[in-house]
Amino acid sequence: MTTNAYSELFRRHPNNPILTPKEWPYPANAVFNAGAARVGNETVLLVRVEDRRGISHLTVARSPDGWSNWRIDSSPTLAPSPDTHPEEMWGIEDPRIVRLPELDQWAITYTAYSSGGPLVSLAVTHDFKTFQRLGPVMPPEDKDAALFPVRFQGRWAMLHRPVPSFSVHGAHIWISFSPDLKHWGDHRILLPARHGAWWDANKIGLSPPPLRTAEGWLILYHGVRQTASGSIYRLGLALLDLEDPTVVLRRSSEWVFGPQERYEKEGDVDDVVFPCGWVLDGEDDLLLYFGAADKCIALATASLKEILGYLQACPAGCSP
Ligand code: BMA
Repeated sequence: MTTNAYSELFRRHPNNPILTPKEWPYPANAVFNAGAARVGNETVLLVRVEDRRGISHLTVARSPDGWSNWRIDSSPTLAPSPDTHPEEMWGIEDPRIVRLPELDQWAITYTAYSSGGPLVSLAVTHDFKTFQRLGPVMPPEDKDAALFPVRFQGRWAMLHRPVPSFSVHGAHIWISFSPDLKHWGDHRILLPARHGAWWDANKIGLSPPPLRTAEGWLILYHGVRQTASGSIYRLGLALLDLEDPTVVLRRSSEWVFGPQERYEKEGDVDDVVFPCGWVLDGEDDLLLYFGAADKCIALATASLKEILGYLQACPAGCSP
């Protein structure tokens, strides 16, 4: 398969970017990195909004078709609460939304920016209007976390990306388990960053939450390539065993999506595509919502069948 064929797995929406600070009902520097969910007949985006202090909060935007006619809450839906949650001192960022049928609630993992560094916090909601914070679940530095929607042998599972203090060790995607969503353990590396010249060398992180498919848990992750002119954030695929998500079945060698359009290449942080949410519409239409250049939100669509077909041709296991 050629590089062109790969990039066609995800097709950009003609109306991109679909949400920018200009459309926002109140002043915002950037609207990006949104979690996504289909709630009833609407697509709900939980958007990271960065204000002109540099502090982020989360605001809900709703659309009937997932790309137009957005109704945006007129003020922050979930604002940092440093008085009750000191770990939110410098804001809350990059939410990932997962429906937990057992609790009949949505779980939101997000980055809380504490004075000790970014960490993973968890909240739940019934309606995207009121939220119950369950507090920090991983200490700094840790980001890019999402739950699986079901338990495995009685335990919840979470993917996340701790960053060790010595970067020589690399920043990998880890999996951890919990009996109660509060106490987490049995930590292990699931998907390691590659090394050397690879597009996903040294630092990777989960993008949207794992998606259950007939062939396994579909994973889309970002790889951060350091270059002389800054970092490039691109996306790759992996597939985990349905029964045992510690087993990596497949991993793409090449990236499948990367900055290309102007709104992805130029913004507050250039050369970034950063999805935090996707929605499966019916059985095959996948809608991927991504932050572009840390400034706005764009949409790409894909066929789930095509993605799974592509993955079946990828190397088995998790290493190059
Ligand atoms: C990551 C996160 C994202 C951001 C990206 C590019 O570390 O902080 O929120 O989009 O960097 O700046």
